Amino acid sequence: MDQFKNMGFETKAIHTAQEPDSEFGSVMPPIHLSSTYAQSTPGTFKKYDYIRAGNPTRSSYSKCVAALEGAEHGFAYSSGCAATTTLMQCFKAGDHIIAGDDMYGGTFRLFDKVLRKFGLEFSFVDLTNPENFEKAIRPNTRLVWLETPTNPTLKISDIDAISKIAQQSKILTAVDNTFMSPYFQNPLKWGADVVMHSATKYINGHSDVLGGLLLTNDNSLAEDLSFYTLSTGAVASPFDSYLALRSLKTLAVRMQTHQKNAIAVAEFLEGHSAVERVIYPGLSSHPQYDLAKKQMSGFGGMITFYVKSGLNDARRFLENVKVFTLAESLGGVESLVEHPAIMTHASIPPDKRKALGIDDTLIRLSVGIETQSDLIQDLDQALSQ
Ligand code: P1T
Repeated sequence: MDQFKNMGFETKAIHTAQEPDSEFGSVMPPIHLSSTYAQSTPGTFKKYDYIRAGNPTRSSYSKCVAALEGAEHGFAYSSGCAATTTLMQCFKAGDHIIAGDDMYGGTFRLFDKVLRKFGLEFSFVDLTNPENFEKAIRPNTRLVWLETPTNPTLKISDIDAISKIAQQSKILTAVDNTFMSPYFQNPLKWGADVVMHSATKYINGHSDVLGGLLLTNDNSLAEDLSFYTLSTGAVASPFDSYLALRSLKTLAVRMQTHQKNAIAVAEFLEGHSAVERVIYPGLSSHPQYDLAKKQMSGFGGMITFYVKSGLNDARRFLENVKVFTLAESLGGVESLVEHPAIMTHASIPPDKRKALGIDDTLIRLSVGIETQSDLIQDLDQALSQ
């Protein structure tokens, strides 16, 4: 019985599956590094037999994130891509998957260049309109993959509407919830069957862990995930599990500050003469502002914007930031800036990038939790170069 089940987000993040240990009373869960466990007679062991199958630190971590997503089952992986790959192993050659047309470049590459080789079929459609999903359904469609908001153009899909259509055709709905974290969006509540996170981002939040997660309430899917996780072994290490579990304790306060700073930065950019257009779900100018307010409890820390003129101006801006660091990734306490067309989304074919609006003037910010005025001053000085 989970005594924290009906308590608030912060309480769950700090306490779920993190009881003081029974031997020493350690308040912080230890890192269990042992890769194997003693058996009293062949096949008889306490709780764990081998690290790929289970590990106490990983178990505390996955249970805690499951509680934050309102899920019964949680699985922790060595990366976000490993989590996605393990989910896809639950399907077989000839199964069809419908995915959004905008997503992290690495996820697109995994679908298009790796999983297609194994016989999975993919259609990429604009899922901001649920009708596009309905039209793309085939008799062999088994899964719809939503990233919402999308990386990098922050398009939002209606999880409730899409999962309702999916259910009618016995299609599972998976949501990549990396950008919002469990603090601002809980897709299972809107009918999704499984949630994926790149824990590398907000969940760990300190840019020092690579990790991924899958969370679900579907017992049959959880059974499959247990089997494929054990069989293919892309699990999170004890040390990474420990760091991410430690980070969960501050997820709520980090997300609040990410958002507070992001709103101020988005408003600043919207009023700047060197900026063509700002995309942030918390601005009333966002095309799906109403849907964002309905399905998310906040707007997060990710902003994309277009600078005026061309690549040279974008480059000058990117080379001149001082508090922001020019680097891939997102969701850490430090502010990052990047150029999706050259960096995170280079694996998307140029014509597809163009159609999605990922052009040379598009810049993505991961707004950190530094002092707000320092962030704004930094952007201002770099934009004026
Ligand atoms: O890097 P990894 O932990 O394997 O996660 C992949 C991934 C999955 N989903 C989303 C929405 C992501 O943003 C990512 C990774 N993204 C970056 C590295 C980036 O800079 O966008």
